[in-house]
Amino acid sequence: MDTVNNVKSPRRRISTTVAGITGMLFLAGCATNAPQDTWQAKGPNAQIISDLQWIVFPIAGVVGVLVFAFAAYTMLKYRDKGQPIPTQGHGKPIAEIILTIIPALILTVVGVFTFRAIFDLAKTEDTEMIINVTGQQWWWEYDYPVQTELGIKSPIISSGQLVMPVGTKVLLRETSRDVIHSYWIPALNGKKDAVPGRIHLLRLEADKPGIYAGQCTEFCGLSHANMRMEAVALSKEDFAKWVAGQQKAYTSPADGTLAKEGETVFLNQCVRCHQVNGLNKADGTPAIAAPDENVYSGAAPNLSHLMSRNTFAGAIFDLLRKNCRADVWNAKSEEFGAKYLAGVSESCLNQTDLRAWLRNAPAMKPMYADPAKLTKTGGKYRGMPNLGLTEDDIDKLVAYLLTLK
Ligand code: HEC
Ligand SMILES: [Cu+2]
Repeated sequence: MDTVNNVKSPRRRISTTVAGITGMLFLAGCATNAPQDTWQAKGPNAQIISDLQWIVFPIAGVVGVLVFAFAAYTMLKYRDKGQPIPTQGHGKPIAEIILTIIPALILTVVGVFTFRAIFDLAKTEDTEMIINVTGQQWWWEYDYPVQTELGIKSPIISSGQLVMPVGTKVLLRETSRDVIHSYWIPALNGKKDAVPGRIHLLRLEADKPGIYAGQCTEFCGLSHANMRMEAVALSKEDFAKWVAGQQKAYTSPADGTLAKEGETVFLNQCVRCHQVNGLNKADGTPAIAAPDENVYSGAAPNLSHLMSRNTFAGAIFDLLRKNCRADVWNAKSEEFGAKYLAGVSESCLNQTDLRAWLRNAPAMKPMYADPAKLTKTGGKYRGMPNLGLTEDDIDKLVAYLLTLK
């Protein structure tokens, strides 16, 4: 008897399954370690979007549930049971008027809040700082124009990690050197396309120090998925230290060191694309990179202070080893700045990925850098080519790159 009572009806089993799957889908939305979650705003601009979602999504949710419920009810109630075809009527003015007015009212309410959010996000007159952001296949360049009140006395050029002070209204001026990209740090604001020949504005402001992850969100070719970026927010004092660090003059490694030999390899192999500010050729004249002659986009990352950032190659690889990286990423707000500013020390360097990159970059990140295909790009690389370096040269280069703090 017991077993008979426990057998579930098929209908009951289906509804349990549906409820189970729905429940799991809901729970999947509750992940706490989700750095690119648009519901976890970490600054006022993202907050404006999040607030708007809290108005629009519940309304859309109620409308959606009502529509689905009504459709299901109609389908079940009037399903074919062999009954005659009901009388076919047309035009019910009352129903039509009500069903026009209700959606119009709902859309008006949603529209008012949406327009307010759009105008709030488009404000620029209270800008406190400007950073030029340029997308190219497949990394972002940051160029900080001279802003003496922020201590930026000469332009700073960096890549991968955008560094900004907290509680400051930062205005990004975005453009692109090749195809359309889109800049998106979900915790700080929505997306904004970077379009060749145009300048688009995007505000960012972070409430607290920390690292905020993002990724290119406009399909831009082969390595689109490998075009990531991070915004690093530092306290105002720490940001001033970062600025000072980026403007430090170049110091050549001491004679007789491995790093000094690396500098020579760098001059031979790398300066045709990469700039290191202050680096001189053997004859004492400045080594000026000419990426426009070698790379399709006309740019390669400026490596002057490579070891002050934590990532490379479109922020897909860490310059810090796993545990060192976690130490910075998980640091408490008050300790974060000092840990980030420490940069990459020899013991923390992620040698594996950096060496692999120097050995054969296109094997690490698909880039059409295959010399056989260069005819398509007028003889220019679309990324960093395989330079066929010896392990000896790689040892020297790593020693040299470690001095670029
Ligand atoms: C033909 C041009 C070219 C040459 C030569 C070249 N690179 Fe690159 N390199 C690039 C480009 C383009 C990128 C950006 C690739 C990306 O992120 O997708 C890059 C990226 C890098 C990065 C990552 C930088 C960052 O901030 O993301 C490092 C480090 C690097 N190169 C080191 C070197 C070294 C060392 C040499 C010399 C042995 C060298 N490169 C030679 C074009 C070049
Ligand atoms: Cu892109």
